[in-house]
Amino acid sequence: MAKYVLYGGPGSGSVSVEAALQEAGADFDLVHIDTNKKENFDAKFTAINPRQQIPALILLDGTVVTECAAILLHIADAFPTANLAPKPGSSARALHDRWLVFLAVNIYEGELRKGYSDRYSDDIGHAQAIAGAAGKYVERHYGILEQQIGAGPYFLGQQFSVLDIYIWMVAQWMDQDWLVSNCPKVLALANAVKARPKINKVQASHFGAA
Ligand SMILES: N[C@@H](CCC(=O)N[C@@H](CS)C(=O)NCC(=O)O)C(=O)O
Repeated sequence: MAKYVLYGGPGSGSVSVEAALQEAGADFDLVHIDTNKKENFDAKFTAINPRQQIPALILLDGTVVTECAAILLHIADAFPTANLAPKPGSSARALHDRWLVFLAVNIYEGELRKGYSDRYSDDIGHAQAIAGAAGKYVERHYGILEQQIGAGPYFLGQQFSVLDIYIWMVAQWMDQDWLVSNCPKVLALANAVKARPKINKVQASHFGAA
């Protein structure tokens, strides 16, 4: 029987996809691409994702999907009974997608500028300044996110969604002390996601025990 194939690596963006596949009850194989060994630049993986980044998810019919946010939305739509996002076309879904994309283009992107700051200028001497500015940029966007979170436990109240999975993932990459002091709602939401049994296992295998 056909299975999904997830190309990913420990602690990377593929963590959100793994968590969503687990929540959906999907059958999948995990292929480890070691970015430290630059396996993402190999010809074989480049043929899958010319952007040379993980994650990439191969659907049951062989379609390749990249970009965490797009993959998560696909999983939510492909497994409607798992109830991982509001109904397509609803206002709740529009809100959900708004903040998912906000996270992808601001917080995840800012984390990349922190982590790969040498790639953002031809002058290696700029790297430290780029990382510093990116750190402030990420903090600013966490501040905006914090203001959007209500009583919880999830972003949409009682309804758990792939947006919560995304928030949990990026929160693992953030300085935990900074989150404690500045974003208690983000932290509480991430902890609520972490406490879900299926995600707790993913948490433990990528980031260590919660
Ligand atoms: N926009 C992409 C970003 C993916 C990304 O940057 N992945 C990182 C790991 S978290 C990666 O593959 N890094 C290896 C590299 O860029 O060399 C997404 O949302 O999926």
